Order: sequence, then structure tokens, then C-alpha cells
Amino acid sequence: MSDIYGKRRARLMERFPEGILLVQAGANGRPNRNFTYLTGLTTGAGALVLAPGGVRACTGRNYPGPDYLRGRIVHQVLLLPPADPMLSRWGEDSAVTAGAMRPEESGVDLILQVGAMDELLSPALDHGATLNYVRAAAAGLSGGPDEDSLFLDRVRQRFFDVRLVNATPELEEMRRLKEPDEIEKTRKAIAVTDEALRRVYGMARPGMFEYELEAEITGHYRSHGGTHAFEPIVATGRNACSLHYTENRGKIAAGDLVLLDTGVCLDGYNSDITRTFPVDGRFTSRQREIYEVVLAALEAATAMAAPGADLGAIHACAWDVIHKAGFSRYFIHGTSHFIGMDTHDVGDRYVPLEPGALFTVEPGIYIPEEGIGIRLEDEVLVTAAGHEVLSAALPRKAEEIEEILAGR
Ligand SMILES: [Mn+2]
Repeated sequence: MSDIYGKRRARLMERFPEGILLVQAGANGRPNRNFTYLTGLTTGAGALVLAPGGVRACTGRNYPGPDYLRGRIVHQVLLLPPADPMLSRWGEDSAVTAGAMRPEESGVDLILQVGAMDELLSPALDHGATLNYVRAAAAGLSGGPDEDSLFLDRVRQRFFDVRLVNATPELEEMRRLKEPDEIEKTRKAIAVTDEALRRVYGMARPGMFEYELEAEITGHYRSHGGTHAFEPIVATGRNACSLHYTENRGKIAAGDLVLLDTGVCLDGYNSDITRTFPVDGRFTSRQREIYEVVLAALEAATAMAAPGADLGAIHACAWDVIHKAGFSRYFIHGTSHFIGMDTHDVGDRYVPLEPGALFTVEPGIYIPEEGIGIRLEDEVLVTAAGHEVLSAALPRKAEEIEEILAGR
């Protein structure tokens, strides 16, 4: 397990010097990205316990010998599922089990089976400790209790004077600002997405079906060991006006625009790029007119990306350009979202941007009655000097797109 995870755990412990910090490995059958961020593991089962002041691990049966009763003071404990021979025959076991990993590999003090959590935490929680809890599932009022709330209910019922602190915002703040390693992984994901889109430019012809273009993208991602970061949108003509169109079953007609909104997930990091191109190789004058407005909005909004700006101002800028051109009623979504381990990544979107913030800029105009839907999307990294467009290598100007298409 690489050192970057140990550094992240150390940073988080500095922010929560009191009590115990707990991060579950997953909830509702999904791995918790916050756990992965701190451990590099995607087991989906288990938990991470961080105790800056130390917690006594009296785990005699696991460590028989002189420390059987006294235990020892530990600061970082990984709780992992036990090996299960039958589950493993079905390939349904956890990839990382308590027995298979040694503490030295993981950088923690101790690795225990998940069942040992009670034995480890109960003595500490029973003495009025603070429990700093990082959520595994998303917060929300609707729906029934999730695994986080069920767990915390149990803690409240059993340990009357425990102090519960929501540590999730602090961790999301860490994830909002990307480290060099994360930016490097993102660059690789963007390069593979860039190549996939160019492959589509090369093969797309009128009469083909949207899914044929999707298959080309999928093949390229899989050949690099990646998966789709999200269901790709391959939408032609009017289909491009349905924002979450992922059927990708339409037939591409001559004169159609093709909207491609896709990204690969590579090594845990997602990319998300959108381009819109004319399948015939040349924009009609009306398509070109609207395309230029979207491009102007993209460029103006991107230019605003710098420390101190915020995503609200960037959206307002894109909206303003489209509004002044007379198309604002056809621009029906937001302009930006953070991106990283999640395609729509965590982070407070109302705080000013800082170096390391990584987000999309994606204005669009959708006119169903004309069968024209155009969106352009780049990934932008805020730097000390301003910003860098990480997807800059993939052309976005209309004449550059036509030039690529002319070379087919
Ligand atoms: Mn996006």
C-alpha cells in the first residue's frame, strides 16, 4: 500500500486529534470512496479505525502471548473480512481479507477481522469518547435508514455519553483538492478518453447506429483496462436534447450532429469529456451558429477558472454568453461539477476555488424542435497561476473538428 494513503490518514488524524475516527469500507453494497481514499482498498467490507491518542487493542485470541490481557496501544487499525472458502469458490469473497494482508504492507498498526470491532471499540466508547464518523452513504432526508444511520443508532443506544462528530466534510474537503498523484491519474484517463473520441470521429458515418460508436468507445476503454466512468451518451439529432439519453439505439442520419459525452475510469479516477460533431464532416450554417455560441460560453467560463472564483460564478458566466446570444431557454443544466474518484465528485461547490480543484465546464444548447443538441465539456484544473485545461489536446473549435473529419 503506497505511502500516499498513510499521509492522508496522518492529515486526517491531525484534524481530529480527539477520540476515535471510523470509516466503514462500504454501504449498501457499494465500496466507500472515502475508505478507498484513505487505504487504497476497495473491499466494500470492513472499516478503518484511526485513534490519534491510541486505543487499547486487547485482542488476545489474535495475539496470544505476553500481551494477551494487557493488549497494546495502537493508532491505526484495519478491520477486514475473514477469508471464506465457500464465498471464494463463487468469487464473491472480499478481494482483501484479514488473513491475507499484513500490517507492514498496509502501513497500519494492526489488522483484525471485522468481527473484532466490538472488542476493540467498546471499551473506548464506553468512557465518553468522541466518535468522529466518516459517512459511507450519501446524506439525505428521503428514504429509509442507511447503514451509517443504523450503525450510529446502535452506538447511541449502547454508549450513552459518546460524542458523535460528523467527520465527512473534512474528508470531502481533502478530496476536493487533488494531489499530484491524483492529477497524474486523471491525465491518463483523459488521454484514453481523448483517443476514444478520435476513434469515433474516424469511423462515424450516416446510416450507422449510435451503439456502434458506443462499442468503439467501450472497446478502447477495455483495451486499456478501464471501464466507463458513467453510462456513455451517444446521441444524434433530437436524441441529444434528452440530457440523460443513454439508450444509444438511434440510427444516425445524414446531416445529424453527434453528441458524445463519455469518460473512462482508470486506476480509480474518472474523466468526463463531451464533444459534438457533424457526422457528414461539415456543420450546416445553423449548426455552426449555435456551436459557436456554446464554444464561446465554454471559453469564457473556462477563462474564469482561477483561485478565488467559484463554480457559481463560472456557471453565471456561461449562462450570460448563451443568454446574450438569445438561447438561454435552451440551456437547462449547470455548467460544472467536481470530478475525481467520483464523476460527480465530493466537495463544497460554494467555497472559492483553490489550486487543486478539478472540475468540468460543460455548457450546452438543446433545441428539440430543430433536432439540434450541442454540448462541449472540458476538464479544468485550478492552479496557482490560474488554470490548466487538462483535456486541451482534444480540439474544440469547429474548423479543427471539420479538419479532423476531412482527414478520414
Ligand atoms: Mn460532466
